[in-house]
Amino acid sequence: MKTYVLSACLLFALQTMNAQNIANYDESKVPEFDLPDPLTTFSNDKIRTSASWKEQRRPELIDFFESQVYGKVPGTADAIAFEVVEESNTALNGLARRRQVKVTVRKNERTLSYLILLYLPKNIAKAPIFLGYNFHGNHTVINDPAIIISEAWSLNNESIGITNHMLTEESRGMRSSRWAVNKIIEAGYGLATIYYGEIDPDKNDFTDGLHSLFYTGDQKRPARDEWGAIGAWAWALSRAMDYLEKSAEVDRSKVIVFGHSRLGKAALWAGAMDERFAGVISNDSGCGGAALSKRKFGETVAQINKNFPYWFSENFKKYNNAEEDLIVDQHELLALIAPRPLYVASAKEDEWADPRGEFLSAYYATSVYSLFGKKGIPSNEMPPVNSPIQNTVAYHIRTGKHDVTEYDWEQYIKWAVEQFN
Ligand code: GTR
Repeated sequence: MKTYVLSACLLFALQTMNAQNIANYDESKVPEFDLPDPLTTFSNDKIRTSASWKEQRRPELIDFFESQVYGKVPGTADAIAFEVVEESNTALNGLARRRQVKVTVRKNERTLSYLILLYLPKNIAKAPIFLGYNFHGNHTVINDPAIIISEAWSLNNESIGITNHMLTEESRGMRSSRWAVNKIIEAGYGLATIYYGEIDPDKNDFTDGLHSLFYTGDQKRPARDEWGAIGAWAWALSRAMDYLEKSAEVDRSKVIVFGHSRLGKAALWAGAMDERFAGVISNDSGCGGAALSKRKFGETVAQINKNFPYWFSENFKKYNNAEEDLIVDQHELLALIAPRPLYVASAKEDEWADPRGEFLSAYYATSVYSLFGKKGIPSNEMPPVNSPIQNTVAYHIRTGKHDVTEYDWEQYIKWAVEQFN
């Protein structure tokens, strides 16, 4: 079994490396393209006010991203239940309160449960919070023996040889470099995190996870215009928000959804759809996240759909090597977050995610923020590395590779405090 897992991982890594090697990283080879204007409707009307943005343009953009990119959610849950399964008022050396909350989604007599791990600053009655998925289990975010280790992925998927090797005791705190929990708490913020594998295991299989609850008859996979994995991850963030907005310990008007990479794509989509999220942070989200698809720099639509055929709707595959046919681009996903604060961050060595494409996307979303009298990215010239621009729309490119670092969190915290306090 172990050898199988290893070789599957190796094969996957080699495929991705191969795709990364043939990708375009030459700015002079970026094709000329027409970028759709966020303030012109599909039927060519000009949007001049925030009211017509909200009534006319925003809905048609949402429709397009839903049916052609991430896929629609096929209905609503029959019931959602929340249960605090563990709590402590003396976590993190007495600085924080810890809550572990089980969310149970019920649909068509089937259920799926996942855990939200919450740390809240002890000295604040109702804390603003960052909410974001983790890749390897809640217990990897910080070394805290009370964190419940997920069983979801390994339980469901042993049969096909994919296990998440970090769902172990030894892995406690193994990803703490990506989560500045103490800094967040010191700043008076809370952190809510969820292991994304509990929602939909990250593999090309639609028989399990959240999707399967919504099937009718002998359905085995979503319809062409229905949700992929990113859609499912995004939807479950909103269900976490259902809990957070009811919690007496959370400032529901200050929940900032955060995500790295594929989970950054999910955070952006969740933030675009669900206006209860007060702000959104995209860390190295790349293709299908913050980066403009039409630049075809680094990862392209065809490559992402080939390597991860289950992340987006089936319809999105129409745009493989046909980005020019897309009547939207990702700057319009960012614009859907307006007028709420948005932070897009890149890493210098993360060319696969196209830092320049992520920056330009934030720049081109700015016209919509201006409509609301909010300040976005003022110039199309990229700032130097490690020199954040922090307006309602914020951007930085830091030194280093595809990752979430202490530096990233320091910027997010500083910006959040400025935007929300
Ligand atoms: C890569 C993928 C990216 C990004 C990344 C990640 O392999 O091509 O789009 O999502 O994974 O999630 O770390």
